[in-house]
Amino acid sequence: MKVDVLLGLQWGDEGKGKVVDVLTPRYDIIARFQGGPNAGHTLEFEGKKYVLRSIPSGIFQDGKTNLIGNGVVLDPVLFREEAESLEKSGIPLRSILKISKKVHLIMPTHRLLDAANEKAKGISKIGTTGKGIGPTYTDKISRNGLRLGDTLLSDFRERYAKARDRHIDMLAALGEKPDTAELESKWMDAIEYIKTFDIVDSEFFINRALADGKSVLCEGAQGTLLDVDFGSYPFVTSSNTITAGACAGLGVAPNRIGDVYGIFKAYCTRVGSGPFPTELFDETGRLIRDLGHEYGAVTGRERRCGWIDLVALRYAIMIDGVTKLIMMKSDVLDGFDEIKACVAYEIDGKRVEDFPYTVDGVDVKPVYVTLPGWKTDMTGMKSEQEFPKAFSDYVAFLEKELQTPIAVVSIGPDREQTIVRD
Ligand code: 2SA
Ligand code: MG
Repeated sequence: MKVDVLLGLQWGDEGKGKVVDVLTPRYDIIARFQGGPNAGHTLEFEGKKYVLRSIPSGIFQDGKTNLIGNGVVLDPVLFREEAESLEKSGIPLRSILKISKKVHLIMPTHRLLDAANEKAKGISKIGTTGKGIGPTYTDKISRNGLRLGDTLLSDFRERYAKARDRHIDMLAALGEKPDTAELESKWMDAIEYIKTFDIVDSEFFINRALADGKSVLCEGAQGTLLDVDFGSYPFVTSSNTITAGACAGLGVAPNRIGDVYGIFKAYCTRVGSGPFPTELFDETGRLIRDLGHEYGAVTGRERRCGWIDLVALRYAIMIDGVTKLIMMKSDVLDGFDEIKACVAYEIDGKRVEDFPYTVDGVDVKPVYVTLPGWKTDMTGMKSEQEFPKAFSDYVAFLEKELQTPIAVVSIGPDREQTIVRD
């Protein structure tokens, strides 16, 4: 069996939570492979809204196994909050969730370092989610990290203290002298709580499941343009958010990758700092934010909004090997007279179609194609046959520009408002 991958093609918040929930009935296992509680996957059904941060979105469907893979960084305290609230809503989490022994642990001092690093950067700050993501991955790569499996070792407390003291020294160099005692005791309690979950050698679990004919969906977090290698560096997150990240973050070989579902919004948003060539600072940008409820699921931050950027999308599709596109939130544009799509950039008077090395501090003028709006409320539609012509034309235009089929169109937040095109 192969694993399918579902990931965001823009700067996150494409609506992955909803899509994974719609796709899960087809899979036996749903696995997260990177990121941590910087993600906020929003799912809405039966009038209730859930935000998942570290836990895969397959938990709302019966009979699925959910896996937090080795590539994820886990904050025990936030995990506990998330898990307890799900258990309260009646989700039998312990029997449907497995966690890799190899996930790296976010320590309280990682969060303090995240904040101190941002402060030290001043106006060039990244605008992180403040969850300690960067410092935790830094420790992983510099071989100083703590893994969940370490909590099972007899000298875990010493390992923890050593890592904490190292962080305290780093914080002192940044002018911070925090008192960590209270944070620490809460963190240790949460460690004991996590230990009651099924902690596994996830690479064996997943490969054996594949050998047994089980189907797997890998659920990405953030988006391709936030990838540490290919995103708008340094305004990126600290993990590989691309398809290749699923291989490293789960221990699945590249030749096991099947379909890659690339999710994008009919427009574009970004939270935090960093370049955004099609950003709108006018009434249209504000309208998109209001109609699309574009506020961060984790931090509540206002998202920056703009027109769809096909230069960036083509790049993401190439890096990820996308086989099927999924377009989200087209309903937000239902009332617009016209819709713009950026097909190229103009830099120094030259037309550029390949996503450049950097667009930060570069004067990038988006080259737009203007398409007529469909001006129809599509939120109640049940099939592609009901689409207004202008909308079908827009979909055909995008498919031609992106050279990839759009398999699914989402026309509203509910599970039901999803149209699968065949
Ligand atoms: P970090 O915290 O180190 O990963 O931040 C680095 C950059 O990555 C961006 N980032 C995100 N962008 C969009 N959505 C994210 N998740 C939450 C959500 C965000 C929220 O899904 O709603 O609630 O605000 C996410 N996570 C990281 C971040 O803005 C930095 O630019
Ligand atoms: Mg989100």
